[in-house]
Amino acid sequence: MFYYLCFLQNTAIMMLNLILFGPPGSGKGTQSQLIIERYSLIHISTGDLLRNEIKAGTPLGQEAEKFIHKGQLVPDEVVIGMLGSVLETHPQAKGFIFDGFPRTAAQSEALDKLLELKGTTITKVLSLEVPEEELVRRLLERGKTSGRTDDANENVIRARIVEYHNKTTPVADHYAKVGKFKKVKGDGTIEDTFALLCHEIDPLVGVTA
Ligand code: B4P
Repeated sequence: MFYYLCFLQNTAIMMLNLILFGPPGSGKGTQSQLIIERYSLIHISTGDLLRNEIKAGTPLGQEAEKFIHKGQLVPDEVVIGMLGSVLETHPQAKGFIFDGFPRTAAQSEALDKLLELKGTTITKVLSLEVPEEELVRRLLERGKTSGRTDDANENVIRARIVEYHNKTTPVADHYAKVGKFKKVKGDGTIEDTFALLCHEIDPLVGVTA
């Protein structure tokens, strides 16, 4: 029993669980792709999961679409339930990168509890800092080709940024209080930003510069 408990504890310590944080268009999705390749983490993007549900025409997707279309956050109970199910499908993961989740104080509390049940915790929150006008420019640019209705209209983009300031900023305080929150400059090139993120993540996995 003692050895089993030690094994469980070591498994928990060895997991690397990152939150990539920041406003819409700050590069979370873009950087997540690079991070999962380098560190072999499981990528969980609530935005992608919701868009898949919308595409599949599920009741969850139909509900989510009403909010995404207006630039509003999808209700907590919808997103938290969806995330809980996804975590259960990866019992062997060596770590997760959460992209676009948590986005409210309630979501961060739910995530803490879900990870506690798995015997693990958030390792670090990396927050991409990008000026608002650059966010709008990037999202309008993506909107030309992405087919995403929430990227096509400047008013909707600005509504998403307002939602971020009102509802998502408290998530930063939640993790800052326990010393896990770190700001990273996100307005350089994709490569520049990735290098700054690696500088933060490498020491967590024992890589020295
Ligand atoms: P998400 O899918 O999470 O999308 P996002 O935050 O708007 O942007 P993303 O992070 O993917 O884009 P990126 O910056 O990488 O959310 C969409 C919607 O779903 C939300 O508004 C909400 O309604 C709903 N939702 C999702 N999660 C939710 C939750 N937990 N709770 C409630 N609702 C939720 O990239 C943007 C563009 O910038 C790209 O074109 C990219 O190529 C470009 N770019 C990136 N880095 C760049 C750089 N360094 N230089 C130049 N361009 C760059």
